[in-house]
Amino acid sequence: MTRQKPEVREVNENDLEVTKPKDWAGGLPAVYYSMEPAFDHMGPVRAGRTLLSMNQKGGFDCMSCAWPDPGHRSPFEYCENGAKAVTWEATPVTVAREFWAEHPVSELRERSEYWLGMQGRLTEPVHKAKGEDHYRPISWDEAISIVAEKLKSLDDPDEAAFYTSGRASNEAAFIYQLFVRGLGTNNLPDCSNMCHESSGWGMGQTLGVGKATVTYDDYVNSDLMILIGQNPGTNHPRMLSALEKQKENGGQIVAVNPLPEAGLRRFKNPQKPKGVIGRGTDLADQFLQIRAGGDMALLQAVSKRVLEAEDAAPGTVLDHEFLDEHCEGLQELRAHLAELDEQTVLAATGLRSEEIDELADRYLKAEKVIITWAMGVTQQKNGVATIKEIINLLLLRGNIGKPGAGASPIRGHSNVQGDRTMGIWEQMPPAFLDALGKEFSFDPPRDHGVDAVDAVRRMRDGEIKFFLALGGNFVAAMSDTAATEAAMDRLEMNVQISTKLNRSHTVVGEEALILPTLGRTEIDRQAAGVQFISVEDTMSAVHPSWGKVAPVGENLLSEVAIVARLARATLGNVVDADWEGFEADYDRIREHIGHVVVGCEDYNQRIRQEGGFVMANGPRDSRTFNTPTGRAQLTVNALDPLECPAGRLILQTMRSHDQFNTTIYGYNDRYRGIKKGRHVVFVNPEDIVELGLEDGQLVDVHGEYVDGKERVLRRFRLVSYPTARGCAAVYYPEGNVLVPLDDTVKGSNTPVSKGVIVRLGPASEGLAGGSGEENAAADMPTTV
Ligand SMILES: Nc1nc2c(c(=O)[nH]1)N[C@H]1C(S)=C(S)[C@@H](COP(=O)(O)OP(=O)(O)OC[C@H]3O[C@@H](n4cnc5c(=O)[nH]c(N)nc54)[C@H](O)[C@@H]3O)O[C@H]1N2
Ligand SMILES: Nc1nc2c(c(=O)[nH]1)N[C@H]1C(S)=C(S)[C@@H](COP(=O)(O)OP(=O)(O)OC[C@H]3O[C@@H](n4cnc5c(=O)[nH]c(N)nc54)[C@H](O)[C@@H]3O)O[C@H]1N2
Ligand SMILES: [Mo]
Repeated sequence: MTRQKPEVREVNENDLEVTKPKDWAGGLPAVYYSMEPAFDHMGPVRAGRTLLSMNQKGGFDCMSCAWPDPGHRSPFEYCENGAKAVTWEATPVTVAREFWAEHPVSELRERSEYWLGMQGRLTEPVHKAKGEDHYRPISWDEAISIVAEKLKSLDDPDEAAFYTSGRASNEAAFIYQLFVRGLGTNNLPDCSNMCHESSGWGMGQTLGVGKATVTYDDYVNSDLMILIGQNPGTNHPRMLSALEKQKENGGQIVAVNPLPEAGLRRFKNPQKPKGVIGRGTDLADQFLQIRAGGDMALLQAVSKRVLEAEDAAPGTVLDHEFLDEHCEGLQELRAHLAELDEQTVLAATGLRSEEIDELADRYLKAEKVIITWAMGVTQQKNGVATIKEIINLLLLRGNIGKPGAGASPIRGHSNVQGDRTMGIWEQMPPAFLDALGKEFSFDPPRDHGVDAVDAVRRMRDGEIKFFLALGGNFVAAMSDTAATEAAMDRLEMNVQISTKLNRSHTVVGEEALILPTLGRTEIDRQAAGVQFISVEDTMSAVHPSWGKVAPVGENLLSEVAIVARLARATLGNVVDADWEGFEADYDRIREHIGHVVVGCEDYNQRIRQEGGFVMANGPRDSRTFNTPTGRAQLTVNALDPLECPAGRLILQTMRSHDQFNTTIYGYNDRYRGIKKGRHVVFVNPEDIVELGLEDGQLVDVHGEYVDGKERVLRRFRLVSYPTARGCAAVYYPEGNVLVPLDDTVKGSNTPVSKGVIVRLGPASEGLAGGSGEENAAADMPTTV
C-alpha cells in the first residue's frame, strides 16, 4: 500500500513572488486546492474515503481546528485546510528503513520543516544512542524499556517533563496524565501554554470557567459578532459558513485586526451556487484596523461609552437585573473608566474616535452579542487583561448566559480543550487530584509543575533532563528558538511520539527516541476490536471519532497503546490501573474518565448518544459563576499600552494559508498574495517610506529586547502590505527566533508572539534565516 516518495525539493526563497492580496475567502479555488493534493498523494480511493468521512457521523473528527460541527452535516462539510491536514496525515508515503542510515541527525537538523514533513509517515520506532549521529530502528519492546529504565533512574520525577500537543484524544490524554502523576510530577506543559492559556485565566477569574459560553446555535442567532485577533479564513475556515448564516439571519459582524484578512471581508461558500458564480457574502460590516496590542484600550473605550450612554438615559442601557443578581464590581469599573483618557486610547489603538463611537453604537443597538478571539489577543503582553475587558463589555449588557450571546475563545488544535478537561495541565486543582488519587489508589503530587516556558528554563539550567512529547513540535513551536534549542540540546533523553518527522526530532540531546503513532484518520484495532476515541471542540461538544483508512504501517501503535505500555513498564504497581486492559479496550479508560472528570459522568453511555454530548457550562446554562463569591466579576485593569520607540515596529508572528502551526504544507499564502516562499516581512507602505526602505528589498529584522541580546531574522523580503501603521508581520515558526523566552503575557506566561518590538535594516550578507547569539543553527535553510 505504501507509495514511492515523490522527490522533495527545498524551496529557494529567491523565487518568491508577491501578488495582490485577496479580499475574499473560499470560492471554487478552495475546493480545487483542497482536492488536488489529496488525489495526487493518495489516489482516489484513499482520498475519497478520508475526505468524505471528515466530521461525519461514524467518521473522524478533522484534526485541523477545534471549530464545532453544525447539527446538519453535508457530505462536503470539509474545508481546504482541513483537507490539507488529512492529506498530510493519511498519505501512504512512508519513511523507509534505509532513511535512518542515509541521513545523520546532524544533516536532518539542517533541513526545513517542509522537507522533514514531506518524507512521509514514520512507521517504526527508532533510537539515537548516546554519542551517535544516527537513529536506528529498534523493536517496540526495546524502545519502551529504554524509556522506562531512564525514567526509573532519575533522582527525582521533577527531572522529567511531559509535553502534550492538542491533537491527543481524551483517552490518550487521560491515561497520559495518570502515568505522569503516578510517576510523581505535575510537569505537564502543553501547547495551550503558548496558545489559549490567557483565555483560561482571563475567563476563569471573571466567569469561573475558561471555556466558551456559547454553542453553535448561538453563533448563527447573534445580532452582532465581534471578531478580535483571529483569521478564520485560514485557521477556522468552517467558521465562515456560520458567519454567512448569521448574516443571512440579519446579524452584523465587526472585525478588529491589524490586517484586513480575506476571511473577515467576504466569503464565497463553495458549497452554494452563489459562492461559485456570485460575489459571495460580505462579512464584516465594520473593520477596525487596530494597532497591534491596542485591543485592551479599544474595549475600555467602548465600555466607557456604554456607561456614558447609561448616564445619559439611566435605566435603559445596562442590564441592571443581570448585574444586580449575578455580577459585582460595577462601581469600581465605572470609577476606573471615568478616568480613561481618550488620547491614550487613540494612540494605543491607532483608531479614530468616530470608529470607536460606531462600534459602541452597534454594540448598544444589539440585543445578542458574541465576542470571539484567538491568538491576536492571547499572545499580546496584556492578553489576560484584554480578555477581562471583553468580559466586562459583555457583562454590562447581560451578554453572558442568554441565547445568541456570549464569550467565545476560538481554540486551535482539535482536542486542546478536551486535553485540558482530561487533566493535561501543570496546575490541576486539588479536587481533580483528589478524585484521581481515589480512583487509582495513589497520592498524586500536589506541587504545580512547569509550563512550556518554565520547562525550557529548567532544561537550560540542567534541572530537567528527560523530555517526552505526546505529539507536537516543541522546539519549533516555542519562543526564542536559539535559547530553546540550546536548552533541548542539554537533555539526557528526548522522546517524541509522532506521526511525522519534524525539527524536534533533530534537536536531540544525548539520547533520543521517536515512537511512531497512528493518526486520527486510521483504523485503530485492539484486542477488544476496533476502537474509537473522543474529542471536545471549542464549544464543549464531546463526540466520538472513528478512523477510516488502513494504518500506513503494520508496526504502528496507537497513542493509547504507547502510553499504556510506557506506564506499565515504568510504574509497576504504583497506581492501581489495568494498563493492559486500557490498551485492549478504550471503554475501560472511559469508565474511569466518567468517575474522575466532573461533567463526564456516564461517559461511555453519553459518548455513544447521537452526536455525542455537550459539557455543562455554568455561565452558559444557568448564569452560575464558579468564582469565590458566586458572582461574575467586572474587573479593573490598568491600561499599560505597549511602548514602541520611534523608528521601530510592533511585529506579530502569524500563520500562512499553507501551514498547520509548525507543519509547512507549502510555500503559498494565497489570500495574502505570497507565492513560493515564506521569508517575508509585511509592513505598511507609509512606514516603509518613513523608515527609508523600499518595497521588495531584502532586510534584516532585529529584535530589540531589554535583555540586550541581539536576535535577528536575516534577508527577509520587505512586502508593502495594508497592515496597520507601526505594525509588521512575519510567519511563525520562523519568527520565533525573535520572541524572547522571558517576554511572556502577564498572568498566563504565554510567549508574547504578537508583540515584539523590532527594527528593520538593510540585509547583511550571508545566509538567509534567523539566528540568536548563542546558536546560529536556528537557521532554516532556504536552499540545498
Ligand atoms: N489551517 C490552519 N488552521 C489552524 C492552524 C494552522 O496553523 N493552520 N492553527 C490552529 C491553532 S493551534 C490555533 S491556536 C488557531 C490560530 O488561529 P488564529 O489566531 O487566527 O492564528 P494567527 O495566524 O496566529 O492569527 C492571528 C490573527 O490575529 C491578528 N492579530 C495580531 N496581533 C493582533 C492584535 O494585537 N490585535 C488584534 N485584534 N489582532 C491581532 C493577526 O493579524 C491575525 O489575523 O488556528 C488553528 N487552526
Ligand atoms: N511565534 C509563534 N509561536 C507560536 C504560535 C504563534 O502564533 N507564533 N502559536 C502557538 C500555538 S497557538 C500553538 S498551539 C503551538 C503549537 O505547538 P505544537 O502543538 O507543539 O506544534 P504542531 O506544529 O501543531 O505539531 C506538529 C507535529 O505534531 C505531530 N503530530 C501530528 N499529528 C499527530 C498525532 O495525531 N499524534 C501525534 N502523537 N503526533 C502528531 C507531527 O509529528 C507534527 O510534526 O505553537 C505556538 N507557537
Ligand atoms: Mo494553538
